[in-house]
Amino acid sequence: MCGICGCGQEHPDSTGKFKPVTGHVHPVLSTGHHHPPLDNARLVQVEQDLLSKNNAYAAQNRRFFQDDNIFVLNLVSSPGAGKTTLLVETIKRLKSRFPIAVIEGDQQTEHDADKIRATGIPALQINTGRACHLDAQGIGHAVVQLAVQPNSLLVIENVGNLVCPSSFDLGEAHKIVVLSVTEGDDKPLKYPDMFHAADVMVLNKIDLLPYVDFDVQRCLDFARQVNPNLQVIQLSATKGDNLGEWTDWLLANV
Ligand SMILES: Nc1nc2c(ncn2[C@@H]2O[C@H](COP(=O)(O)OP(=O)(O)O)[C@@H](O)[C@H]2O)c(=O)[nH]1
Ligand SMILES: [Mg+2]
Repeated sequence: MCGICGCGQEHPDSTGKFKPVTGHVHPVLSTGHHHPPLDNARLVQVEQDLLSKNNAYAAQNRRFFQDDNIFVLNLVSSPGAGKTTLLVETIKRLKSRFPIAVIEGDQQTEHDADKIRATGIPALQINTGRACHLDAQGIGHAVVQLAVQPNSLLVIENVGNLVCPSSFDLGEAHKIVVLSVTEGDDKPLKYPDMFHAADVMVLNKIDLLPYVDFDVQRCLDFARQVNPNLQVIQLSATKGDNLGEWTDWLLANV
């Protein structure tokens, strides 16, 4: 059912097949059936309805996570910042301490879920098609499908971009924004909503600092301008530099 214009149809994906909509697709982006034009007031109303519906599902997820003592992180970043690499290295170091499960969000492919499963822990891939973020209802279904255990860590890797995932609460305990030094030190100012929504910023790929024009202090100043309470952990997921600070944070919070 299309939640945007109430036309009663599901949105087809790019191949023309109808897929279960795990995120949402705005009418301007959809193909296959014709939406009436939306005026601005109606568009605002529709977006408010979508967000409040998502918030209701997120609250339901959060209650479930609290009841079962499941600690949930929502990893957000631009594509390629190193979310999956960080996750794989984290799992290797912590999987003997408590059960871990992962939900992967990407527009297409099972690549990231395959990388997580190779570490020996359960992972479920959600393909969002044209949608640019995961939503709370999809997470609720995935948690049931994965049979996430009580007293465990659940990590959600969101679809890679610094815009859409900031508005959609999934019921997580914390959003963790991963920024890599190859992306430029001004990103916290350019995408303030994301850095405002996060509790921790992982500054990744510090092994590349000698080769890129990235001013760490400038980046931290911008990030704290947007979110004075943001905790920052600088590390290299591939080289392992300072990964201990990240796993210590997890162990202290889980
Ligand atoms: N040099 C360097 N490369 C990294 C680091 N972390 C990730 N990468 C590389 O960055 C690329 C994207 O990583 P990936 O984990 O897939 O990013 P994701 O899209 O955010 O999940 C891969 O080629 C990784 O090997 C790091 O700390 N240092
Ligand atoms: Mg990834």
